[in-house]
Amino acid sequence: MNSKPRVALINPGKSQRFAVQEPLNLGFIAAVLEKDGISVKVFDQLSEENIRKEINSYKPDMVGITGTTPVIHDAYEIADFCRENKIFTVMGGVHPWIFPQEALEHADIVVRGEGEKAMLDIVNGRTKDQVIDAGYIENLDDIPLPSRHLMNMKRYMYCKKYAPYILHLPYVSSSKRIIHILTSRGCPHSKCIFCHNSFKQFPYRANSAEKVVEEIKLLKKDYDVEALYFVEDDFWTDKERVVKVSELLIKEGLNNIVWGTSARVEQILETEPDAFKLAKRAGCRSVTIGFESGSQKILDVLNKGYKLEDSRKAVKRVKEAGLLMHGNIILGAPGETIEDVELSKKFLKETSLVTPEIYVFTPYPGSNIWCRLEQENKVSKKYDWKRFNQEESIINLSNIPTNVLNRLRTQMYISYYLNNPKYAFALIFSMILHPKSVFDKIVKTILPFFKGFIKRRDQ
Ligand code: B12
Ligand code: SF4
Repeated sequence: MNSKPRVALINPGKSQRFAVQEPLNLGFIAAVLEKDGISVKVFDQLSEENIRKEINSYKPDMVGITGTTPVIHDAYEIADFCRENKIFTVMGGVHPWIFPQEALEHADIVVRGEGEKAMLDIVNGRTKDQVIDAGYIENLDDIPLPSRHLMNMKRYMYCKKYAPYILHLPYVSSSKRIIHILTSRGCPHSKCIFCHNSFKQFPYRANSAEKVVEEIKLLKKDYDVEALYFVEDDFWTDKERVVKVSELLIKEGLNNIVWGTSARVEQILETEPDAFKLAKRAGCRSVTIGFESGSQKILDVLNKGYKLEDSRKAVKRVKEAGLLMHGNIILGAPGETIEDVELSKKFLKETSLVTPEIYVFTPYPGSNIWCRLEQENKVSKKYDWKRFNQEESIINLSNIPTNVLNRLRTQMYISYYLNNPKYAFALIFSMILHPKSVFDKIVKTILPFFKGFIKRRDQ
């Protein structure tokens, strides 16, 4: 390998069931490498790039592949192909982080933790370790903005065209250019038993308000962005920063860009009404909260750390501020009963969120619940990882049979939309506008899912 290798960073995952969004984690790593004068390209299977073809034509000396659990099989397939072609292969991301030895069967080096500086060290030959514990970046302002110019931005900006069933962007129509942005990392709570933060345990860190607005300014200049979504776990943790970002957006005349955020219940309750008003003036249009359940018993099991009444108050706050409310619900938590599911259904009916997303409880490797199950010898390491997709129950810890759980999820969506016909019409309308995307989803994700489901039932 020469002194400055050509590097390809790869986002695996063929299924658009997972939405179409720029791989910002690779964007950050690419930016750090580019700053050091290294040639980098980013390839993304999620945006339907043919990775083998791209690799054959770019001929990198080194690849860096990211991997979450449900797409790790795609990541390993790409890694094997790269190694067959004598390309030095590095892997990172949440799944290799937890299973470095499994990943080392496919890669030369595994990075655990935030990989920007570690990847730079590997590329520059400063480390020979097979497993690198990279830790976390203390000051996010120290790293450059993600290299979006290496990505197929047209694809991501019109993500609602490719995936009209994306529900957490109710404030964006499919003709608008939307860009995702990540300006903080970590969560001060870090205790929910299913969450990646329960194993990372990294402190909450955020870019300064100035850096956030610098990035948005650039996105306006380079892509004429019309809408943003802050993908971080909780945009509202640092209230002073929310206020400052909002003030700067207004001052810079960038408040014609609309944006959505994620939040935790506690943070919404601690935010002053004036801060919401200001954020709305600055373009904020929606808040997404992981409510998870309408049953206090389940909130306690999940270790959410607040009362059900707080969830209701948070919805009220968001709505009073004139913002759209999107929320996530989890079905099938440990010990969950049909009565608990009924309470979640009731919660959805009472609160009437604009759009709910209903997931099936999935104990991801590394999470607090996974570690508990591991200690009790209740999990193996030989799962079909692609089934860890939050849509089917792979390890059912609830008191509800799996087929009933799946049925309840569908029924919950149907009953929600029957109660909220205007949201149902909006969804159907956006799907009618993009029939090809809907057809693709059925062929690529729903049919294989049902085929797999029927096969497993037959076994
Ligand atoms: C944005 C996002 C998405 C986007 C984009 C994902 C993508 N792959 O590009 C979309 C909407 C597509 C998505 C989909 C899904 N997601 Co998601 N997503 C996130 C989210 C909110 C932010 C990701 C991010 O950018 N983080 C910030 C960066 C800095 O952290 P990072 O991703 O860990 O990357 C750092 C290190 O891991 C390391 N690293 C990562 N890759 C590599 C590669 C190399 C070579 C090196 C050296 C280092 C390295 O360095 C990076 C930079 O510091 C995270 C939660 C979170 N806050 O992290 C969940 C998260 C990654 N998602 C998760 C899940 C479960 C899903 C879905 C299954 C949900 C679903 N049912 O649809 C799908 C899976 C699809 C997929 N392709 O992975 C889980 C993964 C759990 C697991 N063990 O796999 C997470 C952790 C949230 C959670 N539930 O706990 N997701
Ligand atoms: S689910 Fe949300 S509140 Fe809970 S640890 Fe994860 S990011 Fe924090």
